[in-house]
Amino acid sequence: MPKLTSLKEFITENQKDFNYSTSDLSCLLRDIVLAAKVVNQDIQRAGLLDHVLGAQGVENIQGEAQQKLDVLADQAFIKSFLEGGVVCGIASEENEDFLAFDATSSQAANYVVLFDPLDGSSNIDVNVSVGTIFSIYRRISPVGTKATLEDMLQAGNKQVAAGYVLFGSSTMLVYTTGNGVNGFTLDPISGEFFLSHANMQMPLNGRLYSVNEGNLNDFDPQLRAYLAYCQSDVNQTGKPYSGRYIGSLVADFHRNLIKGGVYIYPAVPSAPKGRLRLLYECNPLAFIAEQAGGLATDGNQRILDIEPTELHQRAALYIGSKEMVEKAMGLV
Ligand code: AHM
Ligand code: MG
Repeated sequence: MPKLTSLKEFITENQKDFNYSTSDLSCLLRDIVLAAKVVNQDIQRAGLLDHVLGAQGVENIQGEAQQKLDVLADQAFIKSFLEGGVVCGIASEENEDFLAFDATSSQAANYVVLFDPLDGSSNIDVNVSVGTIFSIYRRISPVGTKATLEDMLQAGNKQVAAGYVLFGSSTMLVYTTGNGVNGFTLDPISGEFFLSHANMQMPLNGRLYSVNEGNLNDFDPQLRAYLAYCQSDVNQTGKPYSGRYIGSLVADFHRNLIKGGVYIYPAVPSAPKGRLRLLYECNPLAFIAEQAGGLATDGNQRILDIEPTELHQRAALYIGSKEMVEKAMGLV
């Protein structure tokens, strides 16, 4: 068996490629990996632990029923970033406001992290893949002070790194620092992540489409026409595409990244600005999609160029294989 490259070795070997200090990147990824392992353990034993499975009994800021694992994952990541000392503040899908860390060491840190602690959490109770999505920015506020809202509200094109941890049939970390996308698989025996998917490239075209078709009657004519094209035999494959919708964005995205496909969640009356969160879901996945040769738009403009005005801002999302996104937008 060839020698595997661990995540740590990969970072060290590729340090010249990073647009910021390798030790900061190592520490940040160490914090993410630490929390991900805690969450992974909870997910693996979810059905056996009373404090893990089921609803928390309250709604989050999005007005959605919080799952116990949403809260556990949120706490695990916050604790890890707080103790790690390279992050000055965070914003999370599960918390109304951002958190500016008080410790002097945190205030001396350069980065903020925005994250969805457990995407697809409505799937937890039925043992379907879920994931953590994260987005990393250099702070705007002066080093040595507390993080500000301005640090959090940066356009996606300012991200210095982004990624996700997918808790699927295996646990994977996929991330980019703006120089391609690489995927690492957790070896449960050694507890280490190893490079398993080097330089990931999203196929330019594919034959998978991912959309909640229950909302079909609410889609605009252009999108309905695109879906009819997907379901017809006049598309480039000469036969209908396959519909694949897990309902965990991170898992739908990961599959489309590898196989080629498009994920679409447009604005609908029940979610007039779109359902997905710009800062915690759309931006990080858009960064990865573009780095892998794919495309991400809100149906009109590039996701990464949207200037956010609020933490929990929603956006419509068309993401995936470049030619499929262009076709869905009516550009070709
Ligand atoms: P969540 O972060 O609360 O889990 O919400 C986001 C999820 C996405 O993972 C998924 O693609 C979408 O919401 C599913 O929405 P719907 O059930 O409306 O299809
Ligand atoms: Mg989510």
